[in-house]
Amino acid sequence: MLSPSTTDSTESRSSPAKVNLRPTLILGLGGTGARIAVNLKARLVEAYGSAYTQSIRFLCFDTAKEAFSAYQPNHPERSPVGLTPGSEMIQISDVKISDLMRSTDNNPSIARLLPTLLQSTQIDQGAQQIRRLGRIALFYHWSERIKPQLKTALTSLRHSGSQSVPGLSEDKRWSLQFNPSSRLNVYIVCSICGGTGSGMFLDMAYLTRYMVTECGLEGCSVTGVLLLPEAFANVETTGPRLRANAYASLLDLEHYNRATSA
Ligand SMILES: Nc1nc2c(ncn2[C@@H]2O[C@H](COP(=O)(O)OP(=O)(O)OP(=O)(O)O)[C@@H](O)[C@H]2O)c(=O)[nH]1
Ligand SMILES: [Mg+2]
Repeated sequence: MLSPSTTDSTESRSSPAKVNLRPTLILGLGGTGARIAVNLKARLVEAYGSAYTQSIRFLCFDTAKEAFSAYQPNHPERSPVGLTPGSEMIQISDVKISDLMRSTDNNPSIARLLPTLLQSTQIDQGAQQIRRLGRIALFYHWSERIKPQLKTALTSLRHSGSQSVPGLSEDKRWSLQFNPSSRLNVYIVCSICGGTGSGMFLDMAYLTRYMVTECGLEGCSVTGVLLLPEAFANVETTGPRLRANAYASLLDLEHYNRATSA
């Protein structure tokens, strides 16, 4: 996403290198997605203040009710940076599984996702490493909580203006050059070892492309940044399920990659 421009040969040694930025949406899914997003946000706030918001948006969804924050790496004395609830951090918990199981006729699209052996009464403490629960949470909250936020974020990026913003750090190494006319970048960031990110990431990729078209944007390139079990080496007790989820996620990804590239 951030890379120094190589085209500006007139720069002196002391002037900042220009970084051309496409409008970019960071979609963080599950706990890991939100944690990575807030750490990146803290770095951007430290380097560019709020100016980066013209071209970069964060939007995170999690089934667990958890707040995420991060310190600016070079200024830990400053207040930690958080994700704004309701616009950057959206809870998709409160899925009443037992109600859904009782009235499958009212939700046929979700009903076919419900495994018969599912015991959970409600999704509010995360998807508990059950991928199906993450996927159900996505469809359960799509119309009310996910689609509107996705639309707002994408639309705001469509209107981001062209501007050059200098860096705030002492060395002022980079300045940002926003380029509103270029295609949108979307990064889907999550672990594929749990239930939430792992259960949602593929559908989110398709739904984001669909929403980009709906919002009248030119197009987008979607990149997945997916964390594997090795990132959770300290989670010993839950190890086998982490590996099973990651394997299943990669199988799904491979399946749809083949289907769309055939
Ligand atoms: N026991 C334990 N498990 C962890 C820890 N950190 C991560 N995990 C597990 O590793 C998996 C991946 O982490 P997350 O990114 O939170 O997963 P998620 O996408 O939010 O999915 P769920 O947490 O299952 O809803 C999750 O299933 C977590 O339960 C930890 O410190 N201790
Ligand atoms: Mg989690």
